[in-house]
Amino acid sequence: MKRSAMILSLAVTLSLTSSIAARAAVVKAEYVTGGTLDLTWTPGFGVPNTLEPLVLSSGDGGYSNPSRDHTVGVLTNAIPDEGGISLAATPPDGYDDYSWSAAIFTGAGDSRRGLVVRAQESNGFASCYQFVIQPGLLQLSFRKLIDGTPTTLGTWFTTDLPGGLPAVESWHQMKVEADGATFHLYFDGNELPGGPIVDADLGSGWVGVYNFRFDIGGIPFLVDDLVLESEDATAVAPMTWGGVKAQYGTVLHRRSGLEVAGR
Ligand SMILES: [Ca+2]
Repeated sequence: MKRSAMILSLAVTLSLTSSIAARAAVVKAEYVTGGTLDLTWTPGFGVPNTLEPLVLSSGDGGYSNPSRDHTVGVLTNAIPDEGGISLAATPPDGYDDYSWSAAIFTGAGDSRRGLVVRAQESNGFASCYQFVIQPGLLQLSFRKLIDGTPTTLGTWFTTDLPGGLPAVESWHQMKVEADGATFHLYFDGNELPGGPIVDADLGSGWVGVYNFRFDIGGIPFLVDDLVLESEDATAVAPMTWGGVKAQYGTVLHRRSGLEVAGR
């Protein structure tokens, strides 16, 4: 490599390192690695249904998951006598402001399904925010539940999305960014218009997944690649310029020498 190219390469490396440090860091993630759950999940709403690992075979709905590892989580809703609901949550490891994203499978489009954030462990997660796709796949909703009583904070028609109405048996990405009292919502990487939603009732809480159908139980909701990120996570060990210099001290020294030699 020519000397000038080497200097440029080192500069690019240092620049990339500092910009990565300024972005959100992954706090925890569930990939269902090797067909077993990576995280601990706690069921909500007083029913035992929780996230279970599932290894898909070719021919199974959802087999072509985004990461193509064919290992996913499944949350099956309870029978109607038990409320037709299921919710599984995992603690946010001390972070109140975070983004929570997942690959979600539409399946038959026959249940209300999606993500929950700021879910309260104290009442079995009956208080939480939910970002869900409704049965029929025509609507996305952002809802607040307080002790199980819902308030709809935002509604969007999926026909207005860049990708249009989601197909049954298709994978999509949903993401909620919770920052203080503001919530930014994304579907397949596109922020939903009219945001952010502002609501100050639940300032902290767990993250999870949700599946509900009032009159039919046993509906599977497949999810994968659930990722919790927080910008605050970088604050624990901030990558200062001093830290960069310490980490790349040798490289900087060499670069400095090259610059001097090049003059
Ligand atoms: Ca997986």
